Formats: sequence, structure tokens, C-alpha cells
Amino acid sequence: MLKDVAAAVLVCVILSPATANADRLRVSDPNDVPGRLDIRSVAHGHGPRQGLVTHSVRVARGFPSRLLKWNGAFELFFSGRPGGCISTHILIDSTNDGTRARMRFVDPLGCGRFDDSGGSSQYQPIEAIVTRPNARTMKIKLQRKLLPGRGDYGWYAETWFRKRDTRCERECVDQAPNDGGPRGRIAHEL
Ligand SMILES: [Ca+2]
Repeated sequence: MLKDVAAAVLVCVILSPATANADRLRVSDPNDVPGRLDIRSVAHGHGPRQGLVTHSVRVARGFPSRLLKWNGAFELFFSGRPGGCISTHILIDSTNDGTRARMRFVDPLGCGRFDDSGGSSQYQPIEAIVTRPNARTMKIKLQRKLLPGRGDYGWYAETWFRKRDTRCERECVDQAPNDGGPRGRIAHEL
């Protein structure tokens, strides 16, 4: 009985418009960067179990995961509170063994001062499930506790892409959302 009540409460919380907006959110991004990994939208939500959060990034065109071996990557930046200083960075790329996610701690010198010499940690593999819901999307599911802070947190996404003899010969970088400084721009309210 108690279990049923808990489930009913949970459903009500999920269906509440205010919570739904914050808890599951998709933010569009314009066609503003050349190359294969121009971001079109980013989204966050929850996994099937409590404590799991999801983040996905959708780009303009379909791409094979092997593109992320040498020619590009997806990156997610997190702050322990919305609008706070970025302190954690997840890098998603590919190897011969498949797609992987690694994490490092950044910005040890203070808000917005990305200085690797200041002691940012090395990339470490994390327990996360990286999937391709469709040809244009990269999705990661991981434990909330792996991210900074304890409650609501901030984040934004970035891609980079490069290919010889194209406009992205050096590198094309897209961030979403575009607005704001180097801080957690989207609030994931839990
Ligand atoms: Ca874009």
C-alpha cells in the first residue's frame, strides 16, 4: 500500500507542469556552425531509476560514432549549482572498442579560469551508459552523484569537429545554449 502511495505521489510530481519543465527540458540551438556536429538541441531528464540523470545532444546531420575517434567529440560541462562555476567536464569520444565517456575536474583556480596548469585532473573513465538513440543524437546516462553539488545543477554542451580541406580544417566548435559566460547555463532542477 505504502509503495502504491509513493508511486502515485511520484506520478503527480512528474506531471506537475512546473516540475516537468525543469526536470525534463529540451533547448534548441540554431544552425550556426559549419561541419557535421552543429548542435541543434540539448536535453536533460532522468533515467529509469532514482539517482540517474540523462543528457543528450542532437546535431544537424547523422554521423557514425567512429567519427569521434579523430574528427570530433561531444563535451558536457557541469557546475554544482545553476549559474555556478563549471567544475566538471565529461568528454565523449570513440576508440576501436566503441564510444566512451571520461570525466575530469576543471577550473581549480576559480570561476571561468580554465587553466590546465593550475591542477585540472586527468581524464578518468566513469560509469556511464552512452547510447545513440538515433543517427544524430548522443545520449549519456549516469548517476547524479558523479556530478558536482547535491541538488539542482547547471550544465551546457559543446561539440568540436575538424576535417581537412573543409571550413572545419582547424576546428569548428559549437556550444549550446549559446548565451551566458563559462558557467552552468541550463538548470537541471531535481
Ligand atoms: Ca548550433
